Amino acid sequence: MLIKKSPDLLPSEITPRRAYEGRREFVKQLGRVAFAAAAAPVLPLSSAHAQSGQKIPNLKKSGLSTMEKQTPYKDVTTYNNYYEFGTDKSDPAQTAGKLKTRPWTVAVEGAVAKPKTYGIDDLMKLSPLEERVYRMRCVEGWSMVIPWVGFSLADLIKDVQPTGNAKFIEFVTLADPKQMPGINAAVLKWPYVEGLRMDEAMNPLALLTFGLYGEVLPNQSGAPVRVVVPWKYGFKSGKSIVKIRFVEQMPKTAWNIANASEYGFYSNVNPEVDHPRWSQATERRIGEDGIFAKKRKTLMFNGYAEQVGQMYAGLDLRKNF
Ligand SMILES: Nc1nc2c(c(=O)[nH]1)N[C@H]1C(S)=C(S)[C@@H](COP(=O)(O)O)O[C@H]1N2
Ligand SMILES: [Mo]
Repeated sequence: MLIKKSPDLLPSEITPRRAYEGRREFVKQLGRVAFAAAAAPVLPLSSAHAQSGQKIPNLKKSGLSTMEKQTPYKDVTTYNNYYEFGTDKSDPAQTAGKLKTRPWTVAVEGAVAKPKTYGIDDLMKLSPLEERVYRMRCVEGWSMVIPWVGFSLADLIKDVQPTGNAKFIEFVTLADPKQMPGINAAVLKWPYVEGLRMDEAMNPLALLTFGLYGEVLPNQSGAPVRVVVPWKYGFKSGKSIVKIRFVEQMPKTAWNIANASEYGFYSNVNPEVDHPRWSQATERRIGEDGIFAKKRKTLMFNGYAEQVGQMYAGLDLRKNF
């Protein structure tokens, strides 16, 4: 049996999910993992062949992970926001397959001593990859728990040596109308740009992300590399990054340009500051819907107050939403 040939796929990763998700889901996952193993053998990621769904070997488990029940893989990869591939939640899974994620480069420039353009496979090797299970909260009022794979953004920042003028970092997503059907719609100003203050970007929780569920990122999740900022609303986590710029001024970000009164630069998860059109006090955990699912209370900084609260001491979070 194929499964027996891949003992590394077995107990450590599947058991925790089996405990929660009942036998049917377990069998489904097992089938998926077995198929993935058959279709995409574990290749050294040093080769130029890393592709969506390929297993990432030798992952460390991060101490920064939440132990909460993880959102099923199927929900994580079919309920997405990625407007470059359409605005329905199901669009990215259906249309992002065309995105070519190898070869891929990420240009790091601006206020740094060592500007550098990284090939994606070199970037992936810059620091040891970890599995980090984070709570994610979308500004629309839903949440997930996702086992990401990556390393702290701080590791990249140290590699390029920011100068004293680097006060903010800007993350720029690819904008290619040939590969991204959603770009033809003027829903946002393309390319999608997001940004962080320097100290936020240096916080160990900010993750440069290459995979999920132990595998190379599927395109709809932001392949080949995205940012994940778990204490902020999901839109701060830009996908398919091609450029990272260190700048002196607060970046003009895509959602802030689209509607500054609704989407501020900080966008920290905050149950006490409502969106102008809806409350942010509660959330619906994806995968938990159904008649018995009750809404969850949204936590300050999405539950990461202990790790990030200090960065905002003295800042009026109603004004700086
Ligand atoms: N380039 C780009 N990045 C993006 C988006 C987008 O439309 N384009 N959507 C954001 C929003 S609103 C959310 S909630 C998260 C969703 O990430 P997920 O689909 O992996 O859950 O991606 C964010 N990053
Ligand atoms: Mo979102």
